[in-house]
Amino acid sequence: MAETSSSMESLILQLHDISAVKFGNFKLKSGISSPVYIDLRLIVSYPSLLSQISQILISAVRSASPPAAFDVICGVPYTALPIATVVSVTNNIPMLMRRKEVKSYGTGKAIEGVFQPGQTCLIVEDLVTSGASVLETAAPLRNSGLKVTDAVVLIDREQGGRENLTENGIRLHSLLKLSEIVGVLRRLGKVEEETEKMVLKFLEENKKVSVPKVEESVGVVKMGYGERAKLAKNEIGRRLFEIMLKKETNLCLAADVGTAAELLDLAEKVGPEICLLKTHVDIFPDFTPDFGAKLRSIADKHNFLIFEDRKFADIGNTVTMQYEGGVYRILDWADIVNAHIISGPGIVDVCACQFQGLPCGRGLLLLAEMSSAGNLATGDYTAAAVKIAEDHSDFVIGFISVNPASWKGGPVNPAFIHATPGVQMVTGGDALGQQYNTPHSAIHDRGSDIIIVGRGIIKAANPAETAREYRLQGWNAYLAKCN
Ligand code: S5P
Repeated sequence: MAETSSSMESLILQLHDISAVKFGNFKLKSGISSPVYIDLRLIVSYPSLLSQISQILISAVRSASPPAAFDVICGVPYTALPIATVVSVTNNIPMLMRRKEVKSYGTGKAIEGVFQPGQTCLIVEDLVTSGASVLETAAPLRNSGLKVTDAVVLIDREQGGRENLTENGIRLHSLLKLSEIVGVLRRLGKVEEETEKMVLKFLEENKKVSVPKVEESVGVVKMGYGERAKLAKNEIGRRLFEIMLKKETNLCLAADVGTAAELLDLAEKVGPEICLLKTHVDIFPDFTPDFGAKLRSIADKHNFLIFEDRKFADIGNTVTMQYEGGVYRILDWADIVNAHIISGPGIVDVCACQFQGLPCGRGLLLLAEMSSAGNLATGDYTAAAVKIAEDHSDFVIGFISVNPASWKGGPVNPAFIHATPGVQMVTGGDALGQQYNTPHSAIHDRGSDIIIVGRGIIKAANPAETAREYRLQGWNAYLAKCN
């Protein structure tokens, strides 16, 4: 480890003196017990320390190799807000503020302050553990058209944050590592040897709490989409692989907007970025019989396929009527539909029979796993979906899945496509049980092929630009996986 400079030693001592670094037994937010706790909220009561920290942070990013280039800064709420403010005021750098809760009235903005799309924003944070809070601030900044390439923090707890941020295109500059702080305090006689040992052991055991290990992903298919297109038995499956390769995209847009008119408008804008557009056609109050033809012409223009997320789950006779009839006539316009296997393998035969004779072909995805908390599609249920798919590979093109690399029975069949919902730039969830993984985690670590993104894109200020970002992250994760 590089030697700690005397100014950093003095900073560590001051943090210890004001009890911003405490030793004992603390329960962390994640539920685990930690022998060390850092509370940097206290520094607002020590203006000269706050000013000193702000100055050290800005010097660190300026002297990095290469130096971080940025136009504006943004502190992660709340602890880093005063730090960012002091950096801004003393260095005359404009600041932005990220709202933790976006208001439904007034401007409803997620980012406050003046900026131009395309400008670069440096994120300022007090402490990084997994990197999740930096990513939570990066996401709305990026959604607003800003670039985020660097983040500076005072303390790195060395628990996966650096790796997690790198995966998301953010270089981390940290002033102090937790192990270094403990080492200095031990050397200066402020902590016992026993305490130092406990902290180092804790850090060793909790090094990568939130970063999934690649070596666990034994079932990841590394073969490229081009090779896999040749293995696909179903024409639509093959076409989907080919589109992904040609457009360099594994992004499926979940276009869960309020009206059919909005969907068509969005499809036109986001079309160049996606391989697949997923609909829930029964949510539209303005559905008309020409919807399918209109969407088809946009799909042809931008070369993507249409996936109606109907999740068939009934007996064959009912599914037959739901697929080809009713108001929506799904069979006429959706290239792909999906089905639960709860009613048994017959559902696949039913769907397959109906498309026979159609010149354009149709394909089916089986729900092998789900993204919602507490869902029952696990273990033997997932294995049953795989078996049904193998037995019907002429019509089944793949799965809705979350973690195919971990499935029982070894590597997944590369002829099948794995499409994963519950994807956003940061891990987390919504109030109704949805659970999110990052594009990198879904594609690279969990072995999926397609990321299905809904609100991460449709709620963004600029959906086309945000879709592009998801496309690049998904594609880079695919390239990293193949290599
Ligand atoms: O397990 C699932 C399966 C699906 S198809 N979990 C899901 O979330 N989906 C769908 O993916 C869901 O119906 C929605 O259209 C989309 C996720 O949307 P988001 O806004 O949470 O990204």
